Amino acid sequence: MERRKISILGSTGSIGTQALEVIEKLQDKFEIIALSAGKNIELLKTQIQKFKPKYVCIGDETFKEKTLYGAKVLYGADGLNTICSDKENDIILVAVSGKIGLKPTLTAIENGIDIALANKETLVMAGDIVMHKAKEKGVKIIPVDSEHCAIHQCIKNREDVDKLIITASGGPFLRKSIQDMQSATVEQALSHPRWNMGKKITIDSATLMNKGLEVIEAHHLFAMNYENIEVVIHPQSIVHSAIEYKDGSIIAQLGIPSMHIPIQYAICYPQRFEGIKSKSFSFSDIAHLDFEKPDYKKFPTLELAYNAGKTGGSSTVCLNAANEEAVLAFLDGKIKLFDIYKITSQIFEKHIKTAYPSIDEIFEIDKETRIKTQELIRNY
Ligand code: MN3
Repeated sequence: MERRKISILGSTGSIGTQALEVIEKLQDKFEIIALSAGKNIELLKTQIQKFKPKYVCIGDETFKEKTLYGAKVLYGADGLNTICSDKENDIILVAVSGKIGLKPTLTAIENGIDIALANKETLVMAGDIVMHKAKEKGVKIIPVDSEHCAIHQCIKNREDVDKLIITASGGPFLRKSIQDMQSATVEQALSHPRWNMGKKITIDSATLMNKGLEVIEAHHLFAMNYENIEVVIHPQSIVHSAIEYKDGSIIAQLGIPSMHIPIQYAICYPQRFEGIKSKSFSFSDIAHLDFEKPDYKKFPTLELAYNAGKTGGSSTVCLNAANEEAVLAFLDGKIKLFDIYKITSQIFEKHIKTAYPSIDEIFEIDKETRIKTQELIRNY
């Protein structure tokens, strides 16, 4: 069987390194075309020696080598674009974080290359454009995030599905009072009970903004109305998400939490391999699985995300940018945890929506929102 040709954008990050662990296990199934890294050149060097990509892309443009261990070196956004224009790729794993993921993803779609998507901003900022283009080009967008991957695994016929049920662990403040949350330190907010992730997404998990962004992504990925997407708190993180069919049947995907599994599913789809096999989950070993409604008073960002999604157009661009700036300010010790919501909602309320923003307009709105948010934070 011919090996699947893959490139990884963001190969030195958390998703990227785990993807390479999967690929190492499935060596006879994959061939790496290109890797990209931001600043972690040392790790990239090890990856080049091990996986022998044709070329690599480096974010740090002060680094001036033309080749690294036989791999051609490309730089910055242009480099990512070159990778995504290479039709030799069967699939590209987009695992960079932030808005830098958006343009290369569109380039890959334009070139008919399937996408394993681990970048939130792509759909939150430009879900309408991205999904429309993917449909037009017959490109598959296979989600890597555990919740969307679960839904993807459950859906047979989209037309028969009435509702999506997205689970949330609830983060470190689930059993804490609003007062405790208000005085939470950066350290407390960073101690996620189930998943080990980057700082920004961990804070988003503590406020449930992460779940809100996932609702927006699910809306785009599965063409589902916001009214039919429900968030359920499930502290054990065993049920990764579920769908309800029109006859009331619910199908859920379960497993021990591990990011290797959704990454492996996405890059191997539609095939399945043993690869990095998950630890088996035993129904008889676990005493109970708990589910509850999210507390919108404690986690108002979740409702804010629903509002932004329902408002549509540029609203989710504004939400994403304001939230990210506020999270960075919290991590810098400039504001309190609850201020993230206060600041984001203030900025969001003043936003004048553009109904069908172009990609350039999206980047412009993102930039303007960040400037306004930083101003607000300075005067806080
Ligand atoms: Mn998730």
